[in-house]
Amino acid sequence: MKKTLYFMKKTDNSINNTLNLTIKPKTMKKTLIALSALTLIFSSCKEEEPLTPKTTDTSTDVNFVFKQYYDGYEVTAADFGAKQFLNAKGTSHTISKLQYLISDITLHKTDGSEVNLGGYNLIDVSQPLSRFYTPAVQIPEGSYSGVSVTFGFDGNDNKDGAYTDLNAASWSWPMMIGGGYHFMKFEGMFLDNTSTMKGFAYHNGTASKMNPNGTRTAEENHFRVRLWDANGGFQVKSGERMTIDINMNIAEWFKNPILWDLDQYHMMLMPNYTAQKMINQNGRSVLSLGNVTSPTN
Ligand SMILES: [Cu+2]
Repeated sequence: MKKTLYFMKKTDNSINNTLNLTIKPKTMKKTLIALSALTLIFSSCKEEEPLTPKTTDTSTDVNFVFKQYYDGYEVTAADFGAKQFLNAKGTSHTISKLQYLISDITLHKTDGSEVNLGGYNLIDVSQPLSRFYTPAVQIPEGSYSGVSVTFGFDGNDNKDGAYTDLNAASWSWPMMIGGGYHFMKFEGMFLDNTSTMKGFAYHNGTASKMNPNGTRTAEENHFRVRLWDANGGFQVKSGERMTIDINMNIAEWFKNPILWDLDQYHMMLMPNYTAQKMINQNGRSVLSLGNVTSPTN
């Protein structure tokens, strides 16, 4: 998966270098062992030279766990359609569906370098296993300050029909309103201002505007967030399987900076440019870095 993000562009080369070095060590180790054996057999006078720099010699697996909260309360599928939540505006609502897409996860080292793990994960709270994600890339040892992620897909990745698993998950975003894929489906019922229960479908994806001539202009609507470790950073050590929690506070979708009014915005939000931009604004405070666990953290 290519990354195109504006603020990451400058460091693309360094990321690729880091990745290349981290993918290789397993093969390099074997080569090293073979070479050392040969060295021992055939030459006893040559000075030993390290073939790999020490810092890239080791790497480890990282697992992400996506957790969902409503302020302090952890939301699970068991709450769907059952538990009443009260949003910032004071509207009572239930949740029946929560699915969202995260892509291009990047780990930030304290020395300023970055390790891009690429890929994407569609989280569906009704399918608990989808909350676990292990990128294909191993991460090098070192000291890290946090993580950044893209909510949804950036322009490069948001290609119509490009991902079979997402196609199968009915995750496409209609061509008429910009195409690509959904970034989120968040649904439930709410008690409207006439005390009637109504459905809401808070869906997010490409924003599109109706032009005076009836055509529509689409606008990228993903956002990238930097999530800092609350404890000032964490250490990655070789062979120690890491777990990093990425938490979503669902309540934030209705709260900050725009106080969301479900009476006004509850249905037909997908073609609604204003609603899509509002969701984009409110989304920026929704994710945070939770527990980072490993045998040493
Ligand atoms: Cu939708």
